[in-house]
Amino acid sequence: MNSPDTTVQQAKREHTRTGMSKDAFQRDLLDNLFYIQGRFREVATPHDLYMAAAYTTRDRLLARWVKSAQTFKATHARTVCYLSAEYLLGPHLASNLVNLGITETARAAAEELGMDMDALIEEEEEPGLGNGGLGRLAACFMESLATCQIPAIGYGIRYEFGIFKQAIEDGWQVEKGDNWLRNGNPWEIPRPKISFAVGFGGHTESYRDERSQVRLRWQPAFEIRGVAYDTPILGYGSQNVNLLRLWKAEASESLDLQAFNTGDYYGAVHAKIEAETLSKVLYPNDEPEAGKELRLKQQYFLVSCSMQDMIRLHLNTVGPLEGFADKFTVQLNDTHPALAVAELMRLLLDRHAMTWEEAWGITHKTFCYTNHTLLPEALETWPVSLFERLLPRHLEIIYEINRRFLDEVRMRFLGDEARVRRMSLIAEGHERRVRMAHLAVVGSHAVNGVAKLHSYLVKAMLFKDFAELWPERFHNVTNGVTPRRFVVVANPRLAKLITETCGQDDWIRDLEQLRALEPHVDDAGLQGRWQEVKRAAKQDLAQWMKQATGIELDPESMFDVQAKRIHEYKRQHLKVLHIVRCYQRIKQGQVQGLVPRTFIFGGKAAPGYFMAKLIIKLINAVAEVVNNDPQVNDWIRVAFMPDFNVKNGQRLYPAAELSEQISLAGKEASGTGNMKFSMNGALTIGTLDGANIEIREAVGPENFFLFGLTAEEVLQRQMTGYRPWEYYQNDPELKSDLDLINSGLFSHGDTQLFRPLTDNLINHDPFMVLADYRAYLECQEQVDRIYRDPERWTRMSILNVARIGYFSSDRAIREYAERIWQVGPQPVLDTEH
Ligand code: CR1
Repeated sequence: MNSPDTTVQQAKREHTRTGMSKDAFQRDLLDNLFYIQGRFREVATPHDLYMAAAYTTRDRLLARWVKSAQTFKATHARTVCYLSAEYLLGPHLASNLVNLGITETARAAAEELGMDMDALIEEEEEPGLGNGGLGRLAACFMESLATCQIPAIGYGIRYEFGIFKQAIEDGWQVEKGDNWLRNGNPWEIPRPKISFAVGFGGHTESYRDERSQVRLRWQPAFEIRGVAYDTPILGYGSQNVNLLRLWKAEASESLDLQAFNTGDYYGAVHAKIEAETLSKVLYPNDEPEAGKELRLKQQYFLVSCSMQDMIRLHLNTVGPLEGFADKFTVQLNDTHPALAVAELMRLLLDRHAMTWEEAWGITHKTFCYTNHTLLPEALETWPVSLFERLLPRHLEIIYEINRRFLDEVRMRFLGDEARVRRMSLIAEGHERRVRMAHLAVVGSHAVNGVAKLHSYLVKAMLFKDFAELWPERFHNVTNGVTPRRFVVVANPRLAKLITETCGQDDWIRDLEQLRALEPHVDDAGLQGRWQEVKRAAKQDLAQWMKQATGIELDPESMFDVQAKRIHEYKRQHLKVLHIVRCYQRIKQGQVQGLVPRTFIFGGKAAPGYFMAKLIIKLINAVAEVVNNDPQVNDWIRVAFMPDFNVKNGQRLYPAAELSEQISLAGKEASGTGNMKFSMNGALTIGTLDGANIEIREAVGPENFFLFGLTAEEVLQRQMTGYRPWEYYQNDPELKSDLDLINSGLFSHGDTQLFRPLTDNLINHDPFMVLADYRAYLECQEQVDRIYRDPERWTRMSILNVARIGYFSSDRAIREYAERIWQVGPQPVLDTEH
């Protein structure tokens, strides 16, 4: 991509800045190829070369890592512990090179050896240890914590199989296993000495301690071990390296020994396999709760290893546990790790002999909780009977927390037993269940939503009773994304243009500085180059798409993209209705004002979510007809990008011109793809939902395509009775679009295939697709009108980028640090250089 000359020059500059030279990189790359891979240049596969490049990069960050650990130990730095069941990290190599500041060094070194660095980067398989937004947010936050120099440990699970890989066969989604560790993982360091026993089952018993006090303890029926695997997380423009510590489940040694003594060798092997299933696979459900026993076991496994590790660290560095909440602040990423509240209580009470008051004081000061969704089906609850069986001691503790908590509620709201029932940690019904969200709220001193509207709805609806009791506990921190991965790595051409226009690259660490673009917005030179950058990215995507799917995209057409998990509330089917409308108009010769478009979709459906899978089939069915009809395909084409993940997202964001953020208002907590697209110069068409609202305010309403019902109007309609069939009957175009889908045109004559979808829309339409259809079409006409004026469009695109600085995850992390965690930066000094 770069000419060798500038690469070499840049490499020299990087060398002076970082002390890391091209020659050393080259030498170490060959060394690592030899000593780690046991290969020489001539026989090395591209994957061998990638591994060698990865190890060479890792070598360069180890010094910083160790230095960071030493600094944090010496300064007793207050540390953020991020507890998350998911981390959607994306490939490491390119991003680590950027954060080390040695991208061109590595490129030049590789080039001299006759290797193409971009090809090596392409070799890396990403660790897909998350489902979607929530997991990717955790990854952005880890990177920003290091960039903001805040000491942090991310705790999670080292799933052997991450999110499934998606193939499209005959238009349907087919799930394939993601064996991401198959070829080894050069980024992690196993820590076999850091491991903890995690108990399950059994019973609790009372006993007298040495002071004759009656105490309780848990005698689990069996134990599993969690072993730490550490991945360094680099910051940009700082020497700080934070730790991502993922737990792998193994059979406990005591169990092996028992089996050996009784001569049951196969029994021992079986137990080992059984134990290891615990961290085998990530649950692929995005939002709706899975409700599986193994899932609860995973959650407890994560929480128990992590809390034991924090206590170990505390005892090793600070000493007695009274100051635990001063050393650590623990962020619960949704309710998945909410059991940590009960686990810390258990450890402090049963292992460290604290009184309830002491233990609760610490626990409550330690935890904070982020809510990521309002969808009722996503709110986790677990049957009390399952707790009794798996976690009897935790159930006792939860009952005691609840007893004391409900006393407080009764004191404040005398005689309001309905409120007590609503707020209880235990839902009474034909099956009693533990409400994990209530446990998280009661056990934390701060609770936040992820965008202004969402945080408001959290207070006004979801946790209304709690907000009345503890108004000061509720906060908003609007999400953000890291510009290193989503601009610098994903879109180097745009990064270069921005840097040249602003005259420096400080925007990479301080994204508000993108405002320096604004004075140049009318500069024809900039506009021309801006368009050039977008065109080149569209060509790259077209090339990739052709090779991956066989579909030919026309880079001259508008790239209109919707990429996110497939879900009815996100309304991919609303977009399909728009495509069907375009199709019909073209067929009827009504092409006046129409702009050639390429509709691109990407996203996975939960394997058990029938309707989402049918939506994927519908998209591909419409694509097949549209793309093969010469009368139509000069105007529109449809492409479904298979296996949307972080790596493929990085291909999509730079090429998008229109970003589809069309969820029903009130349903998308924040969205983060909306930020990634806008950061890459796409204009948004969207509803007043999640962070869209704040993006629109930031970039200016005149640079945003708004349509649809507001959250308030949605609520009103739900209350007065929403009747989707009236829209179907009264809007002839809508009727004809739905009828066309049912006609069999897109399904080789099968008139029943899409019935479940269309019937549901006409008769129930829980996400009000039909109510927003007309407004959406009209807004799309406005999009066409403006797109026909490239200068105007480009101007809007530049302004989107210039004003998007607020949505950096650095800003979000600084807000957490100040408002929620009370933690400051702890810079690691660069002593070697
Ligand atoms: C939300 O749906 C938000 C991310 C990150 C998702 C999305 O709107 O951007 O979280 N929620 O905050 C989720 O995955 C389990 O809930």
